[in-house]
Amino acid sequence: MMRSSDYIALEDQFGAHNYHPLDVVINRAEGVWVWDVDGAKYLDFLAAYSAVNQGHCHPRIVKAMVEQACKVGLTSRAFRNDQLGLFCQELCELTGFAKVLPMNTGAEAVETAIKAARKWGYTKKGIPEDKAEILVFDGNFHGRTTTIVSFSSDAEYKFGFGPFTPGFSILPYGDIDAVRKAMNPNVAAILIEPIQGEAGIVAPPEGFLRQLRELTTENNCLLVADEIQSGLGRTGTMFAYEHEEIRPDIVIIGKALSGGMYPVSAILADDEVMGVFKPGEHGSTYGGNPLGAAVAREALKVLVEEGLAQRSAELGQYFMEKLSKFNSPHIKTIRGKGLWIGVVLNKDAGGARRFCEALQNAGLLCKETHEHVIRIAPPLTISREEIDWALERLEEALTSA
Ligand code: IF1
Repeated sequence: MMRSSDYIALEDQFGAHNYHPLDVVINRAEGVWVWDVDGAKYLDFLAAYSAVNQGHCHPRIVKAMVEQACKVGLTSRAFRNDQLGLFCQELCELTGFAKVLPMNTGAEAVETAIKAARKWGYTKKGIPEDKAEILVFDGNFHGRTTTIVSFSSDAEYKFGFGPFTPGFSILPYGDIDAVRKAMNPNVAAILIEPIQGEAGIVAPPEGFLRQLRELTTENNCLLVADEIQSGLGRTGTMFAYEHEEIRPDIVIIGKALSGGMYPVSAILADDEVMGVFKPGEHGSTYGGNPLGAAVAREALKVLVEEGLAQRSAELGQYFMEKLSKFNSPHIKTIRGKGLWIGVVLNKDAGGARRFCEALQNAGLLCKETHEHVIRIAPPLTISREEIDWALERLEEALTSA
């Protein structure tokens, strides 16, 4: 019988080494729990970077997936299918946008938003050919394609992958004066994560998104929100931008759109923006396929019918209150919104990784970000009792040694 170490050895021998995962080999999952091949059980505090907001293998989503898989999986967009229109309609009704453009991965949807913004800039705003500029922010993470890493501020994601795509300016996150200064007639859009995930669950100063909304409206350019990680309930609202009561021109979603079963992403916009795409100008073999559409339809229904955004708000607040009472020499600060919490450690705590390894041994799977932050993002279906169970283990790990 193969054990964890055998699977790890196989992966190391035959798989590219583009990751450094915790050595836990999962072969089963249900709700907030996962099991490794040796039978050990863990509470998942990462939820696949918020792709599994609905919990692992949600029975309703599994059922929708299996049923659709038995009917038709892929038609390509050369033909139509009976799921795509319903998926788009339901997503529009849920979000208040007029149109959906479906893709597969998050990075593809970000690329789609960039193309939409540029084309809008040329055809609607009158920016001279090839001069469109998109303003982005320091510490951003929007994916790993060559264009997207072109405007990363992190060398790790960029180094060795040039030459890079021009047309992006990186500004300090949260600095409205810097944005004002950078504004010029060639700016087609501002692209922002309403809360930065990879950067360590960092929110901009209160009012920043509202100011960006005003500035983009005044200067006739688009506000594009990357809600791939922050959206679909994670921060206690359907979208993180709702905390500032704004409405972006383009919203990018992915991850939990399919509840972790299958990659589905999309951009949302009104007709003025989405209308820039004419037949043949953009697409993808799998984008809008019936299997993905059926899975996403059910994943969205689960989000709404189980009130997961509201749960995230309530349980997030509870979690934060309890965490802030920890008497730990290692904690510098705690930040977050909803069930998306970053525990920022002091520089001399020895890095977040060692705590994640200790928590793994205690049955809690966490992933550090940026060396000193333990990120907490369980499935939004987690119960108060399961949070208490996790808090005990977190307290033990953070107050000993
Ligand atoms: C990996 C990070 C998280 C995202 C936002 C677009 C994408 C992502 C805001 C691209 C993806 C993932 C990718 C995953 C790890 C993870 C991540 F640490 F890398 F930054 F969540 F914090 N916009 N984030 O967070 O979506 O193409 O991956 O579907 O291993 O790269 P994708």
